[in-house]
Amino acid sequence: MSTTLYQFPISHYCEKARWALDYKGVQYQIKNLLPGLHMKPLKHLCNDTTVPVLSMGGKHVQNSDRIIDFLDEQIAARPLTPLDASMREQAHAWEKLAAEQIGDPLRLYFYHFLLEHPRAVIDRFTQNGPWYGRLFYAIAYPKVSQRIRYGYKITAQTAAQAKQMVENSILKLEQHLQHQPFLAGDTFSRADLSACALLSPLVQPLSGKTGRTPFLPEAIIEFQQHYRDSLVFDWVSRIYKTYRKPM
Ligand SMILES: N[C@@H](CCC(=O)N[C@@H](CS)C(=O)NCC(=O)O)C(=O)O
Repeated sequence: MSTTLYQFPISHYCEKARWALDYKGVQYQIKNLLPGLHMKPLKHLCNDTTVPVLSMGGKHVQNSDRIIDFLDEQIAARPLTPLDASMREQAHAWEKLAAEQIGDPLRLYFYHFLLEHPRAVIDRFTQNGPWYGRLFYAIAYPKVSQRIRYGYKITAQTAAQAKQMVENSILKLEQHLQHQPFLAGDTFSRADLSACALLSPLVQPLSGKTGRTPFLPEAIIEFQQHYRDSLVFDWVSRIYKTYRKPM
């Protein structure tokens, strides 16, 4: 039975799921959906409208955390969830922090600036997607952009708060990583995978590999530059280099 990941190429939560699938050595197809037209196809599979959704063995699993749970249940090799109960608790706590205090606010901050650059957004939204993607956004971009601002409550004020939240999290990570190379225990786990995947839009650890440097607004470049030589950026790049290899 075929395995399919329904996703947005731009989404760092989808990057988290892709990484988990690659790490586990799963062969899968990618189905890229267009933000704004994604609700209907997803409603056929699941209750909610968020990606990533993994279809595997006749099951549809929504949410990157649950996808990792599911993969660990199906495939015992290369566990991402620590077996030790206390380490498992720590890994889940880091994963939650990564989502709430990095993934969500970083997305809000990025969109606040990026949505002002339709071409850059449309390039990302239509990447390897349906043929009619550009046609759709030629008409619908203003509405889709407005919906994203409204849905994620994006204003200048919330963007400033979001940036502060990401900066606080980078500090928390730095304090922890000064003493140990991984977030939970002495081996790579879903905690490291989550934090690194959700920081990847800022760190861009794969940009050297692909040779592509997609357009970024000045405010985001400044944010990146500020942390370029930081321990956390270095750590994300190192974890990507060591553990983000397709099997
Ligand atoms: N907690 C979810 C978050 C996923 C999420 O927020 N996905 C966004 C893209 S980054 C999405 O699908 N948004 C469209 C929608 O909510 O309809 C996870 O870890 O998978």
